[in-house]
Amino acid sequence: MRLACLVATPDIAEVPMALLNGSFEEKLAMARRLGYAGVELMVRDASELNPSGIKAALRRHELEVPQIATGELFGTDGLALVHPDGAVCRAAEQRLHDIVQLASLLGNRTMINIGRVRGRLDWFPPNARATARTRIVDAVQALCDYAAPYGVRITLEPCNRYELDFVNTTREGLEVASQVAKPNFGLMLDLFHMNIEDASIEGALREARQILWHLHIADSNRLPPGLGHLDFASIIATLREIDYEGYLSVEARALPDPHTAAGLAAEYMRQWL
Ligand code: LER
Ligand code: MN
Repeated sequence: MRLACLVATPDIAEVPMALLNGSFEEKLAMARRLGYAGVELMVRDASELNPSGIKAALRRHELEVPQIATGELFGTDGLALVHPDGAVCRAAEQRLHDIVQLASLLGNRTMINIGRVRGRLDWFPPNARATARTRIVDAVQALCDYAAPYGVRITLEPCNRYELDFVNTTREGLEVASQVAKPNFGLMLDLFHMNIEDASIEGALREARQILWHLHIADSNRLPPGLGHLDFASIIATLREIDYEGYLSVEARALPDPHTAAGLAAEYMRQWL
């Protein structure tokens, strides 16, 4: 298990969960200095980025990119894979294709998450929601097919009910994964969402073990680990028990500030890594 934290690329303005301060290069230098092995890049529009510059900076600071987070396609630009306006879905697909190409360039293991970018069912009238629900399976299958030749994997992230209205629990995530049934499709979990939706965090980690590829970590209040009441000793013991070999990626509120939050998380997690 290795530690990463979420870092925004230059196409993203200030967002609540982006850690570290300064230019992109300065953020990478600081991540490395704090002991992070990787950075999870928050990307909004890959066409605005300089992929070879990003790759070179990552190499300079010896950082991996386990995953690209896509939440800002929705958070900033309102794009979603499930949306009543087909043009919005197509724009989301195009952005995700661009991100697949970026991911393939950055490393041989970089994944792409489908969290908030999947959209909401309550944007549709009640009698259209069942059909909308099947749309996510079709959209993710198509994205997996696009990503496969690039060697890129896609992960679905269950998110709590206050943010999204479908695929809230780990079990629902597993259900959708079995419907998608693509070899480059797996699950990523987020302790903050699990703490709200799953009966047991440890139980859900065990249930997901076969396809658990990535994990977002934060404490119960979404502050950096160590500042809430989650039982990290028990969570880490469970991850060891299920032979989890992926990243623990800090997605926490950037408080008291984006730099201090990254430092606090690294310092607290060091005891287990
Ligand atoms: C949002 O709460 C979140 O956890 C993201 O990783 C999903 O887009
Ligand atoms: Mn998350």
